[in-house]
Amino acid sequence: MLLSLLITSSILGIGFAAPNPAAHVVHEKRGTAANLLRRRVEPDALIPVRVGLKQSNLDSGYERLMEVSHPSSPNYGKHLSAEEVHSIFAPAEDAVNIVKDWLIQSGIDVESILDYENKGWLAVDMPAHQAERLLHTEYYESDHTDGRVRIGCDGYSLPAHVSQHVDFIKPGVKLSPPLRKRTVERRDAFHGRHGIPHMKPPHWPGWTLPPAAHGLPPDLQNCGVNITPVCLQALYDLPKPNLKVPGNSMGVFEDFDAFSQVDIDLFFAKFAPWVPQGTTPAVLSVDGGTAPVAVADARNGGESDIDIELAYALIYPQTVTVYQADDLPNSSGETGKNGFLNTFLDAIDGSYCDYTAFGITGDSPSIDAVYPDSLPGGFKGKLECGVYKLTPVVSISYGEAEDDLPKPYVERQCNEIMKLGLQGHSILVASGDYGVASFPGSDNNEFGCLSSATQNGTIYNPDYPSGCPYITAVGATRLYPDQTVKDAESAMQVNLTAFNIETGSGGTSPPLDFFASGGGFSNYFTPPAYQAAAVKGYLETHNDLPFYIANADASNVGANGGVYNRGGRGYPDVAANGAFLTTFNNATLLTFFGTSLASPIFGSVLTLINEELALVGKGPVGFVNPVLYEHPYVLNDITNGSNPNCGSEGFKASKGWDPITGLGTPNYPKMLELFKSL
Ligand SMILES: *[C@@H]1O[C@H](CO)[C@@H](O)[C@H](O)[C@H]1NC(C)=O
Ligand SMILES: *[C@@H]1O[C@H](CO)[C@@H](O)[C@H](O)[C@H]1NC(C)=O
Ligand SMILES: *[C@@H]1O[C@H](CO)[C@@H](O)[C@H](O)[C@H]1NC(C)=O
Ligand SMILES: *[C@@H]1O[C@H](CO)[C@@H](O)[C@H](O)[C@H]1NC(C)=O
Ligand SMILES: CC(=O)N[C@H]1CO[C@H](CO)[C@@H](O)[C@@H]1O
Repeated sequence: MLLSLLITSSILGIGFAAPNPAAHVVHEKRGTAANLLRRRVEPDALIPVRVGLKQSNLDSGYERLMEVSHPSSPNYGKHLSAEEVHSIFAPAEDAVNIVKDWLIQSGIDVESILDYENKGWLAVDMPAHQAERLLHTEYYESDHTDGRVRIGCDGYSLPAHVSQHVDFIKPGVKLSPPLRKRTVERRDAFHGRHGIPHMKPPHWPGWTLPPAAHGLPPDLQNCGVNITPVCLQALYDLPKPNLKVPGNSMGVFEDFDAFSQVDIDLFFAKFAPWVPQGTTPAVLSVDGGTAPVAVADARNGGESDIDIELAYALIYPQTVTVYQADDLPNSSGETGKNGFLNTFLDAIDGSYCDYTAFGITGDSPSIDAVYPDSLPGGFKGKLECGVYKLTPVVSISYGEAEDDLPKPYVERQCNEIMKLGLQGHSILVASGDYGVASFPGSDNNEFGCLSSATQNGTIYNPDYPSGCPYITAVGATRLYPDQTVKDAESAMQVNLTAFNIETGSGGTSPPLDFFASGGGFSNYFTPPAYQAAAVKGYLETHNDLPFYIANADASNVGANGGVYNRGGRGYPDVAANGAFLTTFNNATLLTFFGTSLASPIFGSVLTLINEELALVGKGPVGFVNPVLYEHPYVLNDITNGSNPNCGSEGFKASKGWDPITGLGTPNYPKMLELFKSL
């Protein structure tokens, strides 16, 4: 008989029949019942029983991260090794023994009990009748449309002293994570990417030099319409880079999109001549990802080009490392998976590959790419686990609507980001480009907004992973054409439809009227303590928008006509320029907008600080949010602009933290001084 561990909602039951003696407690039970054809599993059929052990200390992750990241902690900066982090969260040794003892006392041969490498699981194959007796349940099987047989039960019981150490047992009642969307949206080349190239000559007709620009050096006169590395250095008071400390390469995550050496060389020659021709990042291929590509290749969409160009321009002679994730069938969206980041996290932390948290173990096959990939051109190797070291700083200019991923999936992944923070890594993400909405078209809405029974496309659609409280979400800012680097920046918002019309270069993919710094409030996470006061301060003075308070499973989004979750984690945390970057893509001069620019810029700033810290014998800055919320004066507060969309005015930038530009843009000398003093 062919049995599969994949259990889907195709088998649902009606409460369970076996007796439940007093010594046992119900460990899991199906909530909903459905009338589907079902057969008892043959008593002698071998069932692969997997016992997922409860990880210890999951709920203490936040405190532990604050212990090493909060400036007032005596252990600030004392980051942990991967092994230390692993052992904190691994199941307690006695949990393993208690569950093993129970199995042995139930008549299972000790030799047949296998311990997974990371101690998260015990595995034992046993006949159905034995499993049913052990778990006080009945196993059913059902045929699935793909020809495979799935087995499961309606509920099962465990002795109380065992139950407390068990997360869940497979096969059991666990279904694949509930996808809230009926059909998984295809992730094409641009879906999931923050930043779209927009063509425009550097000086459009009708633009005249602002009066204040006349007194500036020539290379700073055009910054209001043409941001360059020199403009960024002036805006944020960045040093001319000259350090290269071993181990401080800056990481950028790329998926599908790949850079072209021709393009980055053209950029260096024209806008960052201190970076020698031929300078190229180290490329680490994750599960078959490849880079670079030829200049005219369809995968050279601009995202990788700009990430690498900005980072190298700001940190050279320090180097850049590209984590190029996923083989083509998957990264192109061909396999219809909308999973994000898990395969990358597997590659940099082997223990994550089969780590259990929030009821999920390992990648989610219904959501994540599966390797080996049998599709033509697919990666034929095994899923890569722990094959690379993560750089101290990594910038991710990708994301998707939080709503498109199940909450437990997002929680498990966010928890991993917490563990990387414990080890001293800074994980940065672009906060999105459509203001309070997600990508145009997502969630079946032209503008990328959410709907409810009573609201049609008027509910704000928060971004993931920006909503994870352990990541640093970076929003975008801009100068206006009549301004110079001496002026305060505003939140990045621009009507790109009008912009294209003005230059006659034609539209890209509408609607682009509401291109603006992504920001808002997560429906899955509440504000972490480090930002609670900042968020409260903002909300106290901003009462104009209707809101709701999301419940535990975020099933009431849009309740009471509300458009945002007033009880959510606010994002972004910080900001940097994300407008008018002129660069080459497919060897053509284009102008780019988006938080895709802001995240590598902020990551470069942290990398420069890490270099200076290394020189004085200090470790990397690690997870920076607690320090920055405690000392917001090291950032330039952005107080002008807003991010309207979804049929309302969005949020307004204002004094202090706001959900468009966070705490603001870098003031490098102040940041450096602060981090040196900690
Ligand atoms: C790159 O430019 C060449 C020449 O203009 C053009 O033929 C090709 O289609 C372009 N590639 C892409 C992906 O747009
Ligand atoms: C929601 O609004 C769109 C236009 O923005 C319209 O096409 C659609 O039919 C509306 N849906 C419902 C259920 O009213
Ligand atoms: C954006 O610009 C276009 C073209 O000028 C215009 O039709 C549209 O109304 C503008 N959108 C907004 C929201 O102002
Ligand atoms: C403030 O932002 C608005 C757009 O919201 C823009 O038109 C204006 O020029 C900005 N003012 C300053 C001083 O930056
Ligand atoms: C966009 C892209 O490169 N898609 C490729 C995905 O993989 C299939 C088969 O492996 C190719 O035919 C597609 O061209």
